[in-house]
Amino acid sequence: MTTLRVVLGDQCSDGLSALEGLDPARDVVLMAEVRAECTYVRHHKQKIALVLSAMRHFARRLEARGVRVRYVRLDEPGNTQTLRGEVERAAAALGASRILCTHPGEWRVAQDMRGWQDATGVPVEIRDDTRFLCSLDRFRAWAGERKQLRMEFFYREMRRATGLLMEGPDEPAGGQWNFDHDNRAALPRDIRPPKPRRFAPDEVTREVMSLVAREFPDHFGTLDAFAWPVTAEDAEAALDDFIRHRLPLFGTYQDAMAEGEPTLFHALVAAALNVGILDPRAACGAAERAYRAGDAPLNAVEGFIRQILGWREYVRGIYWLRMPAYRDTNALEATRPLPWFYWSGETDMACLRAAIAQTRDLAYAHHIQRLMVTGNFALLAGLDPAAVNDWYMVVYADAYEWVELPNTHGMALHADGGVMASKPYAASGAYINRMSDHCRGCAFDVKQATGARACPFNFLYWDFIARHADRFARNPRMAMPLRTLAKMDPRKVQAMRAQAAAFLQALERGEAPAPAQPSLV
Ligand code: FAD
Ligand code: DLZ
Repeated sequence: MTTLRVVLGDQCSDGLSALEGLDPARDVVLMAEVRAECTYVRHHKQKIALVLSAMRHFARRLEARGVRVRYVRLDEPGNTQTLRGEVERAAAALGASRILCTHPGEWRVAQDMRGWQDATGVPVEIRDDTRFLCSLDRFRAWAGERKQLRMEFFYREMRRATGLLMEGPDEPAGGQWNFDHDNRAALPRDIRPPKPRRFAPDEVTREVMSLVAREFPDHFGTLDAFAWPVTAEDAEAALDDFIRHRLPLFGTYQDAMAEGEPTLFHALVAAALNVGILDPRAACGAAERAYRAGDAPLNAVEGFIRQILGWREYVRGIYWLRMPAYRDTNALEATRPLPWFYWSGETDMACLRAAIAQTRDLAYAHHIQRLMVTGNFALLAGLDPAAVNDWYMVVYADAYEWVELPNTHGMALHADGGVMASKPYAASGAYINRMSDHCRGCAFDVKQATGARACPFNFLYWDFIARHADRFARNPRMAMPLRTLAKMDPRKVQAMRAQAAAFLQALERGEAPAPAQPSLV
């Protein structure tokens, strides 16, 4: 009586619910590299290499503990190249009497998994994914009949429930739940963030990298700079490196951007968390210990824990609460195709060029680049949410729909009409100038709102506010920009809107954002 325990590529975790109660004498773990999962979006080459390498290492880890693993390699003869095909093949070959899985991270896989019982004729049990701190039932109960699902209130409940950064049942450490107002500084010129630890590819990863280069040559991105942790030990070392060297200033410079500084004080742990080799509880616990030991200030530690205990859990809850209708919403009726420069990085807009170039080379950009540069441009330019979502799913090593979709569709594009965020994260060039040094070396002039060298974020921002003025009039949080717009000289508004229209038409013709006349600066 063999139980087949299925472990997906982003489930490389010792404590996975599908492995609970495993009997090495009778059970077999199935792990399958399949083309369907590598191509349902054309993932960045580094993401595929990361997932396949993590899978191969995790299989070895299980085998070292005496677990029988049926591991199917991508280039193995007979591979059906789909998860369902491999489950069917394994169930038949092993005469499985039961199939055990952990709830997957994406809607489309959950739908498929529900059909595995009929496909194999073997009972399938799908267990909760207990690696998350908030179960889906608990999130549903929290959401209940609430009209507004604000992250901040969810986060406070999670602090109380876990006791993280608490002094008593209802007393947050430092007397405040949230220190975000301390976390908005730009990077001073004399501060150089410490470089994050890199993990040189070992033999397993190098083999996988060759496979990816051979099998997926046309996928976005380069493999050369691959330095991701691929085992639990590497991931722990990556976390430790962050806690020691970058956590103390993480909060202060969380929203900063800087030319030539792709990672600043960020943790670079999302890829490891999402593939399963790093436990979110361990990440939060390590940060809290640094605070209690006096090694990191509260604004940094609270900021980091909020991202994981708050945002990460919250977006997952929203995803499962609202799917599948969620991804089809398009509240701002945005329909413009994704411009080619999102792939090529060929634009004279320095902030976009930097974010896209590092995305291609590292499969990484930090939150503010994703939200306030590529996301903000997509929002202001009215890019089609489906195309933008696809782009974000493709380009990052940490991208999985449960986390990518609410962040992109909801937070960056406001396509959900305000489920995630009470107002759009829209900003003009002034914000980017305040938070970065990109504007200094840009071909556009951030101080100008019209004219050949005007920063496109400026005229696009005001065109966006004017375009949606009727809708935003119903939102008290949009009162300020609407008031400012109303006070502007109508001729200036008209000029900005005309320039925005010409710019967007040029974008649709495939022209990359460049100043109307060659600049000599
Ligand atoms: P840090 O800035 O060091 O933060 C620490 C951790 O907090 C992250 O590793 C992550 O696990 C968590 N976290 C922080 N912000 C968020 C958030 N908004 N939602 C969920 N978790 C968060 N994150 C992903 O993991 N996968 C995605 O596909 C993804 N797509 C995004 C798309 C857009 C448009 C935006 C605005 C954000 C997206 N994020 C995504 C959230 C965030 O940008 C990344 O988690 C973060 O940049 C990863 O880098 P880091 O590990 O250095 O994070
Ligand atoms: C992302 C990914 C990739 C690239 N490849 C595989 C694979 O070959 N086999 C596998 O089991 N999982 C893979 N994954 C992760 C899945 O896409 C992921 O489990 C689903 O998207 C659900 O989150």
